[in-house]
Amino acid sequence: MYQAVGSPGSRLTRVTWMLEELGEPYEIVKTKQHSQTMRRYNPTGKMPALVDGDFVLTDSAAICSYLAKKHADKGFGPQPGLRGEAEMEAWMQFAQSEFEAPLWNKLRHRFILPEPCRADVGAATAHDFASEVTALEAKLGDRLYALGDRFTAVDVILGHCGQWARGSKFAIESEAVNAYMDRVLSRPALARAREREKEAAAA
Ligand SMILES: N[C@@H](CCC(=O)N[C@@H](CS)C(=O)NCC(=O)O)C(=O)O
Repeated sequence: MYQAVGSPGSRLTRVTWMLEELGEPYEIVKTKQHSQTMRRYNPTGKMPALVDGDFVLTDSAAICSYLAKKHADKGFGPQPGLRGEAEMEAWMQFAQSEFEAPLWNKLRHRFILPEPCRADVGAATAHDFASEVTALEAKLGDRLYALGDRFTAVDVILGHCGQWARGSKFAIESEAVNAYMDRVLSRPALARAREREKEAAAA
C-alpha cells in the first residue's frame, strides 16, 4: 500500500487526489512541514512525499507523474513515446514553475516566511497570475484537458493550483480557464481525497 506523507490541505492533496483517480489503496502519514518525521522522507522538510515500498519520492508533480506512469493502464499518463513524455513534462514544468509561482509566492509571504521578510506582494502576484491565466487559456485552446480529451496527472497539478487561486481570491478572468477549473475541480476523486484528508486531520 502507498503512503502519502504530509499535512491534510497542503500539496498532499495532489498525491491523494492522484491516488484516488487511480483507485490505488494508500494511507496518509500525517505530519507537518519541517517536522522530524517529514525530514525522514525529505531532507528539506517540505511536503508531500510518497512511499512506494522501499522507494521514497518527493515533489508533488514528480509524484503524480510517477504514479500515472506506473499505472499507465489506467490512462492518466502521457501519450506513449518520447514526444508524449516530453509534452507531459513541459506541461508539468509550466504548471509548477509558471502557473503556480505567483500563487505560492503570495502564500509564502502570508504564512511561510519569517515575519520580517514578509512584504505586500498582492499587486505583483495578481499581475503575474493574470498573465499565467492568459497563458493557460492559450495553451489549452479548445482542449478539454491539458493533454487533450483525457484527464491526466497534469490536470491534478493545474487543478490544485486553481483551487489555491480560488481560495485566495486570485481573479481568473477567463471563461475558458474557469470552465476548465470547474471541470477538473468537480472530479469525484478530488472529493474523495478531501474526505480522506478530513478524516486524517480529525484522527
Ligand atoms: N516542489 C515541491 C514544493 C513542496 C512545498 O513547498 N511544500 C510546502 C507545503 S504545501 C512546504 O512544505 N513548505 C515549507 C517551506 O516552504 O518551507 C512540491 O511540489 O511538492
